[in-house]
Amino acid sequence: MKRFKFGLLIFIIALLPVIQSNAQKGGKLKMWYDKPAANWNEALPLGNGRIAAMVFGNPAKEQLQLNESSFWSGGPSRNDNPDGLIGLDSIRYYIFKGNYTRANTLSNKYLTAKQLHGSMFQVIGNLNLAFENSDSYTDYYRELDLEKAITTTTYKVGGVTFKREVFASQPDQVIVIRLTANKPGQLSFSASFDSQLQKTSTALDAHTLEMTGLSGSHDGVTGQVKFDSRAKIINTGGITSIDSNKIKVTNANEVVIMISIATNFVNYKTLGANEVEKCINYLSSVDKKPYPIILKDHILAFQKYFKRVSFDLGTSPSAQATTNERIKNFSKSNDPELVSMYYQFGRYLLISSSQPGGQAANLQGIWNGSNNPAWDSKYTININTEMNYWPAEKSNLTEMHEPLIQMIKELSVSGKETAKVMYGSKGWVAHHNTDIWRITGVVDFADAGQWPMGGAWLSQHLWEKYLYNGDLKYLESVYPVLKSACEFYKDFLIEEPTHKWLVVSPSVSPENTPAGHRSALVAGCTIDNQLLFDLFTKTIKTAKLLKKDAAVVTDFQKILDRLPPMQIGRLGQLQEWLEDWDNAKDQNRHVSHLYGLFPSNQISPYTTPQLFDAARTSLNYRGDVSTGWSMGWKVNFWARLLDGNHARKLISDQLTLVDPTKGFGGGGGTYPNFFDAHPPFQIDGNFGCTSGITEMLLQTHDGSIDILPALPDDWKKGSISGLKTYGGFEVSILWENNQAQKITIKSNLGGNLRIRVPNEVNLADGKNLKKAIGDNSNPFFEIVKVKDPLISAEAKINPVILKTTYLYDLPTKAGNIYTIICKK
Ligand code: FUC
Repeated sequence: MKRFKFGLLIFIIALLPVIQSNAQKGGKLKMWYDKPAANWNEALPLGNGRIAAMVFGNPAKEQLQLNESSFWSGGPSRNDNPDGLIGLDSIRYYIFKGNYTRANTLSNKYLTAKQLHGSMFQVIGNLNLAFENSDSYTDYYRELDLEKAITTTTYKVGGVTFKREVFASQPDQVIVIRLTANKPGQLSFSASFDSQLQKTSTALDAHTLEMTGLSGSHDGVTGQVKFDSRAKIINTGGITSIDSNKIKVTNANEVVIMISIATNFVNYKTLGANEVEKCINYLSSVDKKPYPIILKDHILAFQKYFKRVSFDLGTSPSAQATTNERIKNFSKSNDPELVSMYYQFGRYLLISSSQPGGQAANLQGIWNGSNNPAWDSKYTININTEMNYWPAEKSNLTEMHEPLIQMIKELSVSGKETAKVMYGSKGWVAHHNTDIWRITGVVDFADAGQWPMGGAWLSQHLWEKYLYNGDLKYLESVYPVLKSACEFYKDFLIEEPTHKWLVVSPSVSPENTPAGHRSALVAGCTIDNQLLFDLFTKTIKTAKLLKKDAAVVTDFQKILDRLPPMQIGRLGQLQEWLEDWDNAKDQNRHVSHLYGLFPSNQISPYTTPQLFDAARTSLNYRGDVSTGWSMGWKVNFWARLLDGNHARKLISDQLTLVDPTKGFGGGGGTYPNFFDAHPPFQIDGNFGCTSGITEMLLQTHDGSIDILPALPDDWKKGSISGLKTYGGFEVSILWENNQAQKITIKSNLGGNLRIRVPNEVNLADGKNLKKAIGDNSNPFFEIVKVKDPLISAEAKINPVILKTTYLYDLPTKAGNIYTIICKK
């Protein structure tokens, strides 16, 4: 008997996982810390697109703060002001008369929503693990492995090394925690759920916790989203027991906990799914699956997306420091390796917060720790939601774009009612915010909310996706949404008195008020005109490609022809409004009139140099340091302005460590957990910067594929692979001494590859590669032709001085890979 017990002990020890020593701290794709998270902005995010956790990694008291993407306050709802048509004509009258204040008063009365300003994304709660005798620990280490999407915490207590691994599995739809120690029988803790919105929290048996709850009521809409969450505790060795609403685990060798969460959400119009059944089903399909297989499946599913792009800016001397230290020292140190990790963190976040079939990433992606979050953590569609998806196609995450495309389709349904009720117009409209219920009315107040262009901006994503995938079937599926968006403006646009242009009124240049005005309300601001130029141009192109609606095309073309041109004002700036009201001291975080520069491609150094210079002048006036997302946008702007050093400066501004306990106010930057700080946390800045870094290395919007268009001087050597471009090309670049060395391009759709390179190519090496002549025959690279700008007599326009580049053409076949070697 004795011998048997000894044998068993040896057997158990052999099975115990090898606990890594702390020798391997961090790495190219590992964020790491030497202390537990003291607050939410230090905790580490995990997510599978539907459920998510912030992991704190405290040895004595582990906390997983949990979210589920459909858990929002309220329930299916609308917020159209039914009095819109009473006030619309007078509001327009006062705007053209210059009485903006009166227009504002009326707009708030007749157009702004009467009660509902959008629902809030809310918190499921926490899973808490309280460990015995763990307050004094040594050798603490915590990391987020971006390549595997796993957090790991290790520490020592009384000579025993403990390890916790957590991940959110997409294939198995559960969050998995695995606790181990390097000696048997060491794991003793109690597990419990808690939440502010809970209804019940119980231990169903000695292995299963359950918590149920209901979302909050907000702006007069009763909370109707029900959730069920369960934690299944599977121990090896030791015992488990019920202790009131907790489960106690005593002397286990290893414990795996699986967390399942489900809600009664069906879609934006319907609740009524059985959340309990769904929650149980997720658990029962995984709880017999061996941990190594769950882990393997998780890593495979995650890496299918993540590994498509690799990015190397070399190894930094400071790479040994904790991630928070590196952020703190970034502006003073030479740490390009941190930039490549931050870039990949953006891709990690998109994969983790936006999966096909799920909800689009909201203002905080899918991570929110407050039941009353800033801006409700909803969708701000006058920049922020669009910014979330800027990296999607170019950084080879096209599937992650799908939830946004679905949201736009749904908004086109709810927005049709809004167009009719509020404005008596056909088609669909959305203003500057929406939520999971797809509200499309005016929220907050006129100066921010009276922007009937949210749908027009979102619709650009429908066409943009096509430019990457070339899939006409897909284009056909979104054409009705594009056409209906145009139909709205066809009814809604009015003629302005001076030039007889067609303009949007009432509107605002997002969240900016012209100097001296007491209201932001205006007619015909630049971003609106640019958005309509794109919307109508792209819809016409779509109709032609699909060979549909010839009469509609003629109609839409007439509107396009009557839109205002861009204007260059007295300061040499791109005018933000129809009138030259820009103020050189205006440092508003929004830079809406530069939509034409990025994300759109209406402004080009090659075809519209005057506008290019005016955009640069505007951006210089706006300044660099701002809120997090604004700096993210500016990285893209400076990349499009072909100024890599300035783009790099903005990255440095963005990678400024922000006090994690700090809420609103002050300059933006980055929290210790790499989350973007508006402040507070907003995820758009992360995504915006990831997009901007891509734009520094590769652009695709100006008639060719541009290699290293805005490479900063101090990124001398590096490589990036797997980026996507218009026309379905997949591009990898290797550079040295700030010069391209080798470019590898996979052609997925065939067609002419026109490539712009900063240094010459060895033509002899490249079969069929020739100096480019004439227009690019590849239709995905058609150059945009905007109207000539109107230029103020006082404007001083500087010449655009461009670095020499070399333009080549190469006919390609779908499926083939081409390698281009550059001259040194
Ligand atoms: C817009 C911005 C704010 C913030 C909010 C969510 O209103 O002006 O800065 O990002 O969206």
